[in-house]
Amino acid sequence: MTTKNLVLILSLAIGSVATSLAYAHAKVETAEPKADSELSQPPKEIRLHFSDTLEPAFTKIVLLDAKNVAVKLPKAVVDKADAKTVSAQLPVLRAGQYLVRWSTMTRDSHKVKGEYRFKVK
Ligand SMILES: [Cu+2]
Repeated sequence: MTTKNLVLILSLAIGSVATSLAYAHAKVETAEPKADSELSQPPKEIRLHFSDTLEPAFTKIVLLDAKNVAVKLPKAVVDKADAKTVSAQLPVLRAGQYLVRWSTMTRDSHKVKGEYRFKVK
């Protein structure tokens, strides 16, 4: 093998590692209430724990009721002691289906978003 070929193979290998790292975006590791859960008591807050540090200015939680109407929430707060966690306090929720829609930007400056449902019985 020539040196030139070796350099080419190495740079291809490094390139693919870099690409796979770039696609390893932050994700939600734990959520309260849990996705698709059915709760007998209305939850007092939404709390999401991510796999990476969050940028507070870009971190949002929206809660929609079964009619797709946004529930009025105070601004979501990124935990000062644990910047991978964001929470939003909830008013007393009536029985019904809810959709949590979150969006954030993580330390790698990638924007990520997602949504999940839960139900208050
Ligand atoms: Cu990313």
